[in-house]
Amino acid sequence: MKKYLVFIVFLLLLAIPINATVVIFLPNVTNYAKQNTTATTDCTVAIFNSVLNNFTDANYNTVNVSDNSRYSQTVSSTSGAKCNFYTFMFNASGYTGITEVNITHEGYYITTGGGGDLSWAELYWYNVTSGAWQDWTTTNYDSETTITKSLPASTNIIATNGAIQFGLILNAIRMVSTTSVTSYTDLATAKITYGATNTCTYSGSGNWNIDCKDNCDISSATTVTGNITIYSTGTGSVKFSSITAKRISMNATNSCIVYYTNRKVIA
Ligand SMILES: [Ca+2]
Ligand SMILES: [Ca+2]
Repeated sequence: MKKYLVFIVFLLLLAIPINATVVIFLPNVTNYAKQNTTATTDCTVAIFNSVLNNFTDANYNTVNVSDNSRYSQTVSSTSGAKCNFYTFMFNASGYTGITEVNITHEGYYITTGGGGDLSWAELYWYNVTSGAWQDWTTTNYDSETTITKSLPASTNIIATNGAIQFGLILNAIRMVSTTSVTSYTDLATAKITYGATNTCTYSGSGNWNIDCKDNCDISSATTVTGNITIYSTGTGSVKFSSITAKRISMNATNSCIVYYTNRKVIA
């Protein structure tokens, strides 16, 4: 009887796919959100180097759940341009085999006064390798939208201590009258995908980021509901026998060869 049991357990282990795990980080006292309290005339990314204050508990409560209760910050200009900002820093330390990072901002901005058309609230993310804040996108004007950016782990958004950062700059430009910009954040998150032994297994939904150095030979017919991005932390190749996806693109900095036998594109 024991022999049969061992055999059955062995079959079950073979059947379990080695899938990656996903975890979502929210702003709180383990992760961080910070705010600058004094507006300046510096409207470049150098503003992010200012001395910051941690969010209060009440502020965290507004940005860690999507409930239309929002953190807001306002900057006003009575002469020229005035800027201010706030940031979110998530702690992904202790997770190995991170293959993808998704950062999300749910919010919007509004303006009042004569320079409203020139004023803005812009999102940036921090590239730890270049040590520079990268332009992400402008938040939506006057109506809330959820903006997500998906980055392969190879794009240097994760610091060696696990920190993942993004932030907003508010820029008020006075024209004919005093101008104000208010930025609202309902929810800010960072999501990581980690723990896969390689990137050769599709999760079953959404985008699929494949590291060329894994030398994936994807012999079974696979339908991807999103895009495939092939990146490279080392040289290698990717072989598809029958692949269906919205888009297949290369973001490889090392030599990478891609083979297709049968490729279909879906809308
Ligand atoms: Ca909302
Ligand atoms: Ca909220």
